[in-house]
Amino acid sequence: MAFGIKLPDPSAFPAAYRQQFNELGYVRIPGFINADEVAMIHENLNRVIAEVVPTRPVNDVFYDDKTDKSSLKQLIRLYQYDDFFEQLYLKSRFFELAEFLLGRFVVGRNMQYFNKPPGVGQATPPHQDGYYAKLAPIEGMTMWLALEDVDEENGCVRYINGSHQRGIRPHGKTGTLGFSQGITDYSDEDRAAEVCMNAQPGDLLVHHALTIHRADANQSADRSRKALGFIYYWARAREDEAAAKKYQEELTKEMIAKGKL
Ligand SMILES: O=C(O)CCC(=O)C(=O)O
Repeated sequence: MAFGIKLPDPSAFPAAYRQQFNELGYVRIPGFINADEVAMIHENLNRVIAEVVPTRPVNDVFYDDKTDKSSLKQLIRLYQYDDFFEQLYLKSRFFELAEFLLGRFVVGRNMQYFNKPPGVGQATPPHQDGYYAKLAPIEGMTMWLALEDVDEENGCVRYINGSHQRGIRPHGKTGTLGFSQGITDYSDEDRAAEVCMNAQPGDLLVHHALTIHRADANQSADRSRKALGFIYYWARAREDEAAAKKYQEELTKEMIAKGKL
Protein backbone atom coordinates (compact mmCIF):
# COMPACT_ATOMS: atom_id res chain seq x y z
CA MET A 1 0.00 0.00 0.00
CA ALA A 2 1.17 3.54 -0.75
CA PHE A 3 3.42 5.12 1.89
CA GLY A 4 3.55 1.76 3.73
CA ILE A 5 0.20 2.56 5.35
CA LYS A 6 -1.11 -0.45 7.28
CA LEU A 7 -4.81 -0.33 8.17
CA PRO A 8 -6.14 -2.17 11.26
CA ASP A 9 -6.65 -5.76 10.06
CA PRO A 10 -10.36 -6.70 10.43
CA SER A 11 -9.51 -10.42 10.42
CA ALA A 12 -6.57 -10.32 12.84
CA PHE A 13 -8.64 -11.71 15.75
CA PRO A 14 -12.00 -13.53 16.09
CA ALA A 15 -14.97 -11.24 15.30
CA ALA A 16 -16.58 -12.43 18.57
CA TYR A 17 -14.02 -10.39 20.53
CA ARG A 18 -15.26 -7.16 18.99
CA GLN A 19 -18.89 -8.18 19.32
CA GLN A 20 -18.49 -8.87 23.04
CA PHE A 21 -16.46 -5.69 23.59
CA ASN A 22 -19.17 -3.61 21.89
CA GLU A 23 -22.12 -5.33 23.59
CA LEU A 24 -20.85 -5.84 27.14
CA GLY A 25 -18.17 -3.14 27.30
CA TYR A 26 -15.46 -5.73 27.87
CA VAL A 27 -14.04 -8.97 26.52
CA ARG A 28 -12.19 -11.71 28.37
CA ILE A 29 -9.54 -13.53 26.30
CA PRO A 30 -8.17 -16.61 28.08
CA GLY A 31 -4.51 -17.42 27.37
CA PHE A 32 -3.81 -14.32 25.28
CA ILE A 33 -0.13 -14.90 26.04
CA ASN A 34 1.56 -18.21 26.95
CA ALA A 35 3.43 -19.31 30.08
CA ASP A 36 6.86 -18.47 28.62
CA GLU A 37 5.69 -14.95 27.78
CA VAL A 38 4.24 -14.53 31.28
CA ALA A 39 7.61 -15.65 32.73
CA MET A 40 9.44 -13.12 30.54
CA ILE A 41 7.22 -10.31 31.82
CA HIS A 42 7.85 -11.32 35.46
CA GLU A 43 11.61 -11.41 34.79
CA ASN A 44 11.57 -7.91 33.27
CA LEU A 45 9.36 -6.54 36.04
CA ASN A 46 11.78 -7.87 38.66
CA ARG A 47 14.66 -6.20 36.80
CA VAL A 48 12.83 -2.86 36.52
CA ILE A 49 11.78 -2.94 40.17
CA ALA A 50 15.36 -3.65 41.31
CA GLU A 51 17.27 -1.39 38.92
CA VAL A 52 15.02 1.34 37.50
CA VAL A 53 12.38 2.07 40.14
CA PRO A 54 14.90 3.57 42.61
CA THR A 55 15.68 6.25 39.98
CA ARG A 56 12.04 7.23 39.25
CA PRO A 57 10.20 10.26 40.71
CA VAL A 58 7.54 9.73 43.39
CA ASN A 59 4.64 10.22 41.00
CA ASP A 60 5.68 7.16 38.95
CA VAL A 61 5.92 4.72 41.87
CA PHE A 62 3.13 4.12 44.42
CA TYR A 63 3.32 2.07 47.61
CA ASP A 64 0.50 1.09 49.97
CA ASP A 65 2.95 2.01 52.74
CA LYS A 66 5.77 4.16 51.43
CA THR A 67 8.10 3.05 54.25
CA ASP A 68 7.73 -0.58 53.13
CA LYS A 69 9.16 -1.33 49.66
CA SER A 70 7.42 -4.74 49.58
CA SER A 71 4.08 -2.88 49.47
CA LEU A 72 4.71 -1.61 45.89
CA LYS A 73 1.25 -1.29 44.31
CA GLN A 74 1.60 0.62 41.05
CA LEU A 75 4.17 1.71 38.47
CA ILE A 76 2.89 4.46 36.17
CA ARG A 77 4.12 5.17 32.60
CA LEU A 78 6.19 1.95 32.64
CA TYR A 79 6.82 2.09 28.88
CA GLN A 80 8.50 5.49 29.15
CA TYR A 81 11.47 4.21 31.10
CA ASP A 82 12.14 0.71 29.80
CA ASP A 83 12.73 -0.72 26.28
CA PHE A 84 11.13 -4.10 26.97
CA PHE A 85 7.87 -2.53 28.16
CA GLU A 86 7.89 0.08 25.38
CA GLN A 87 7.97 -2.71 22.77
CA LEU A 88 5.42 -4.83 24.60
CA TYR A 89 3.08 -1.86 24.69
CA LEU A 90 3.53 -0.28 21.26
CA LYS A 91 4.84 -3.01 18.92
CA SER A 92 2.95 -6.13 19.91
CA ARG A 93 -0.25 -8.19 19.66
CA PHE A 94 -1.69 -5.95 22.40
CA PHE A 95 -1.44 -2.89 20.16
CA GLU A 96 -2.89 -4.82 17.19
CA LEU A 97 -5.78 -6.02 19.33
CA ALA A 98 -6.50 -2.42 20.41
CA GLU A 99 -6.82 -1.31 16.76
CA PHE A 100 -8.90 -4.37 15.95
CA LEU A 101 -11.37 -3.76 18.80
CA LEU A 102 -11.73 -0.05 18.17
CA GLY A 103 -11.56 -0.43 14.39
CA ARG A 104 -9.47 2.77 14.35
CA PHE A 105 -5.87 3.89 14.70
CA VAL A 106 -4.88 4.08 18.34
CA VAL A 107 -2.16 5.67 20.46
CA GLY A 108 -0.78 4.47 23.76
CA ARG A 109 -1.65 6.75 26.70
CA ASN A 110 -0.27 4.82 29.67
CA MET A 111 1.05 1.45 30.69
CA GLN A 112 0.96 0.48 34.33
CA TYR A 113 1.94 -2.31 36.66
CA PHE A 114 -0.69 -3.13 39.31
CA ASN A 115 -0.22 -5.21 42.41
CA LYS A 116 -2.32 -5.77 45.50
CA PRO A 117 0.15 -7.16 48.04
CA PRO A 118 -1.45 -9.54 50.61
CA GLY A 119 -2.54 -7.84 53.81
CA VAL A 120 -2.12 -4.27 52.57
CA GLY A 121 -3.53 -4.24 48.99
CA GLN A 122 -6.42 -1.72 49.06
CA ALA A 123 -9.71 -1.78 47.18
CA THR A 124 -9.94 -0.10 43.77
CA PRO A 125 -12.93 2.28 43.93
CA PRO A 126 -15.68 2.03 41.27
CA HIS A 127 -14.73 4.29 38.38
CA GLN A 128 -14.64 4.84 34.62
CA ASP A 129 -11.17 5.27 33.11
CA GLY A 130 -12.52 7.83 30.65
CA TYR A 131 -13.16 10.20 33.56
CA TYR A 132 -9.42 10.31 34.34
CA ALA A 133 -8.24 10.71 30.74
CA LYS A 134 -9.52 14.26 30.06
CA LEU A 135 -9.96 13.32 26.38
CA ALA A 136 -12.71 13.82 23.85
CA PRO A 137 -14.20 11.72 22.40
CA ILE A 138 -13.92 8.98 25.03
CA GLU A 139 -13.07 6.24 22.56
CA GLY A 140 -10.52 3.94 24.09
CA MET A 141 -9.85 0.93 26.27
CA THR A 142 -7.79 -0.56 29.06
CA MET A 143 -6.30 -4.03 28.74
CA TRP A 144 -5.72 -5.80 32.03
CA LEU A 145 -3.29 -8.71 31.78
CA ALA A 146 -3.32 -11.16 34.69
CA LEU A 147 0.17 -12.24 35.75
CA GLU A 148 -1.08 -14.42 38.61
CA ASP A 149 -4.26 -16.28 39.58
CA VAL A 150 -6.96 -13.75 40.39
CA ASP A 151 -10.26 -14.43 42.16
CA GLU A 152 -12.66 -12.98 44.73
CA GLU A 153 -10.18 -13.52 47.56
CA ASN A 154 -7.27 -11.50 46.18
CA GLY A 155 -9.33 -8.83 44.38
CA CYS A 156 -10.77 -9.72 40.97
CA VAL A 157 -11.74 -6.87 38.65
CA ARG A 158 -15.54 -6.47 38.62
CA TYR A 159 -17.38 -5.09 35.59
CA ILE A 160 -20.95 -3.92 35.02
CA ASN A 161 -22.29 -5.26 31.74
CA GLY A 162 -23.32 -2.59 29.24
CA SER A 163 -22.29 0.32 31.51
CA HIS A 164 -20.15 1.79 28.69
CA GLN A 165 -23.38 2.68 26.89
CA ARG A 166 -24.77 4.87 29.68
CA GLY A 167 -22.33 7.81 29.73
CA ILE A 168 -20.07 9.22 32.43
CA ARG A 169 -21.21 8.99 36.07
CA PRO A 170 -20.31 11.64 38.68
CA HIS A 171 -16.87 11.09 40.26
CA GLY A 172 -15.30 12.55 43.42
CA LYS A 173 -12.15 12.19 45.51
CA THR A 174 -11.50 8.78 47.07
CA GLY A 175 -8.23 9.34 48.95
CA THR A 176 -6.89 6.17 47.26
CA LEU A 177 -3.41 6.59 45.83
CA GLY A 178 -3.45 5.60 42.13
CA PHE A 179 -7.26 5.70 41.92
CA SER A 180 -8.01 9.16 43.25
CA GLN A 181 -11.49 9.46 41.70
CA GLY A 182 -14.49 7.19 42.24
CA ILE A 183 -18.18 7.13 41.33
CA THR A 184 -20.02 9.06 44.04
CA ASP A 185 -23.50 7.56 43.55
CA TYR A 186 -22.48 3.88 43.32
CA SER A 187 -25.56 1.95 44.50
CA ASP A 188 -26.67 -1.48 45.75
CA GLU A 189 -28.15 -1.97 42.30
CA ASP A 190 -24.69 -1.38 40.77
CA ARG A 191 -23.15 -3.89 43.18
CA ALA A 192 -25.77 -6.49 42.33
CA ALA A 193 -24.93 -6.12 38.63
CA GLU A 194 -21.16 -6.68 39.04
CA VAL A 195 -19.43 -9.59 37.34
CA CYS A 196 -16.22 -10.87 38.99
CA MET A 197 -13.56 -11.62 36.38
CA ASN A 198 -11.56 -14.58 37.67
CA ALA A 199 -8.36 -14.92 35.66
CA GLN A 200 -5.23 -17.02 35.30
CA PRO A 201 -1.75 -15.87 34.30
CA GLY A 202 -1.78 -14.86 30.61
CA ASP A 203 -5.54 -14.14 30.50
CA LEU A 204 -6.46 -10.72 29.15
CA LEU A 205 -9.45 -8.57 30.11
CA VAL A 206 -10.18 -5.58 27.87
CA HIS A 207 -12.68 -2.94 28.97
CA HIS A 208 -14.00 0.14 27.21
CA ALA A 209 -12.97 3.50 28.70
CA LEU A 210 -16.57 4.04 29.86
CA THR A 211 -17.11 0.61 31.44
CA ILE A 212 -17.70 0.85 35.20
CA HIS A 213 -15.35 -1.35 37.20
CA ARG A 214 -13.83 -1.80 40.64
CA ALA A 215 -11.93 -4.40 42.68
CA ASP A 216 -11.94 -5.43 46.34
CA ALA A 217 -8.93 -5.32 48.63
CA ASN A 218 -6.66 -8.37 48.70
CA GLN A 219 -8.04 -10.43 51.58
CA SER A 220 -5.75 -13.42 51.15
CA ALA A 221 -3.03 -14.23 53.68
CA ASP A 222 -0.17 -14.75 51.27
CA ARG A 223 -1.15 -14.27 47.61
CA SER A 224 -0.21 -11.16 45.69
CA ARG A 225 -2.25 -10.01 42.67
CA LYS A 226 0.04 -8.80 39.89
CA ALA A 227 -1.20 -7.45 36.56
CA LEU A 228 -0.28 -5.07 33.74
CA GLY A 229 -2.57 -2.36 32.39
CA PHE A 230 -2.33 -1.16 28.75
CA ILE A 231 -4.33 2.00 27.96
CA TYR A 232 -5.07 2.92 24.34
CA TYR A 233 -7.22 5.67 22.86
CA TRP A 234 -8.38 6.56 19.40
CA ALA A 235 -5.51 8.56 17.89
CA ARG A 236 -7.88 11.45 17.10
CA ALA A 237 -9.05 11.97 20.70
CA ARG A 238 -7.86 15.39 21.87
CA GLU A 239 -6.57 16.17 25.32
CA ASP A 240 -7.84 19.07 27.35
CA GLU A 241 -4.23 19.86 28.31
CA ALA A 242 -4.95 22.58 30.84
CA ALA A 243 -7.49 20.39 32.67
CA ALA A 244 -5.15 17.38 32.67
CA LYS A 245 -2.19 19.43 33.98
CA LYS A 246 -4.26 21.10 36.70
CA TYR A 247 -5.67 17.76 37.79
CA GLN A 248 -2.19 16.17 37.96
CA GLU A 249 -0.73 19.07 39.96
CA GLU A 250 -3.61 19.09 42.45
CA LEU A 251 -3.38 15.37 42.87
CA THR A 252 0.38 15.31 43.54
CA LYS A 253 -0.01 18.21 46.04
CA GLU A 254 -2.83 16.44 47.86
CA MET A 255 -1.00 13.10 48.06
CA ILE A 256 2.21 14.76 49.34
CA ALA A 257 0.16 16.67 51.96
CA LYS A 258 -1.37 13.37 53.10
CA GLY A 259 2.08 11.76 53.32
CA LYS A 260 1.22 9.21 50.63
CA LEU A 261 3.97 10.27 48.23
O1 LIG B 1 -6.10 -3.52 39.14
C1 LIG B 1 -7.12 -3.00 39.60
O2 LIG B 1 -7.53 -3.21 40.74
C2 LIG B 1 -7.98 -2.12 38.77
C3 LIG B 1 -7.36 -1.67 37.51
C4 LIG B 1 -8.18 -0.61 36.88
O3 LIG B 1 -9.07 -0.07 37.47
C5 LIG B 1 -7.91 -0.23 35.52
O4 LIG B 1 -7.02 -0.84 34.90
O5 LIG B 1 -8.58 0.66 35.01
